[in-house]
Amino acid sequence: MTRKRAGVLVSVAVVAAAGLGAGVAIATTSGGAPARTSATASSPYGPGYSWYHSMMGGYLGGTSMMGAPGGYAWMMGAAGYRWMTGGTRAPAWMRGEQLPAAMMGTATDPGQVMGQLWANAPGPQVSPAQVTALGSQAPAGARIDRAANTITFTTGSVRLAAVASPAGGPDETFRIAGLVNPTITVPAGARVSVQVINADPDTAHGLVITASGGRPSWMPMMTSRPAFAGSALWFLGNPTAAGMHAGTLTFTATTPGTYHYLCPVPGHAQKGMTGAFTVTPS
Ligand SMILES: [Cu+2]
Repeated sequence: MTRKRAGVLVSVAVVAAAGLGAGVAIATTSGGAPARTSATASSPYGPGYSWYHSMMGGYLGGTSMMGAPGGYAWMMGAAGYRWMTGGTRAPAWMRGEQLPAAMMGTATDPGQVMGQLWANAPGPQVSPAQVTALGSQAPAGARIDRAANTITFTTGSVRLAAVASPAGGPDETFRIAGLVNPTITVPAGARVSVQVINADPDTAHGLVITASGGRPSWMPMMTSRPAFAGSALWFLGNPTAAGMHAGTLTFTATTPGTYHYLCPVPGHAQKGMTGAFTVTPS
């Protein structure tokens, strides 16, 4: 990888992390990021976009980006921002559109590429020891049936931690309260908070609660959307020596029904990163 290209990759990684909406803070990367201006609220796409635009301009020498490797000038603008970070929809690379060749190199797995790109992204991180504790802790107010692999809440406040592909467990699964891909049941109207942690050393993971059922497709986000406003955290980068990336999604389980949580990174739900999420009439 050339030095120039590496700089671009780090830029994009930090930018997209800022757009995740999961409490990600902006921090200087080890890649020598230029000074950034404060985000403003004047952008039609929110403060994250303003920051994205100014940061990309600082990296790539002005606003024309005519010299951007691979001709990815569009990534400078709002279209690129939405493409990379998703917002209310899944990022385009989760919906079957190819990542730019400049990012993919010789790789073929977009989750692995994104995990590496996002490894140095800013945002909350937790230590491996903390992750071990979070992955096994019993949530307050929940009844856990280990034989049935279920976690049942009857309270209006639901707080969970979901660890993606932790060491010592089956690969490409979620560990929640010491269980693997448990069925989670909450009452309608519950306010749900899920802290998601990527414990996998070599790929990005996220968590989305959707209304889709059955066997997931390779790219589940082509056909499914978050079931509730806010029930998506699209992806987190690979762990580093600084810790494991963590993000929290929060939503209200408004409508009774049978839903699923899954990892939206292409291929992961099909490999086993999915479980049932049931909302019962309250
Ligand atoms: Cu995953």
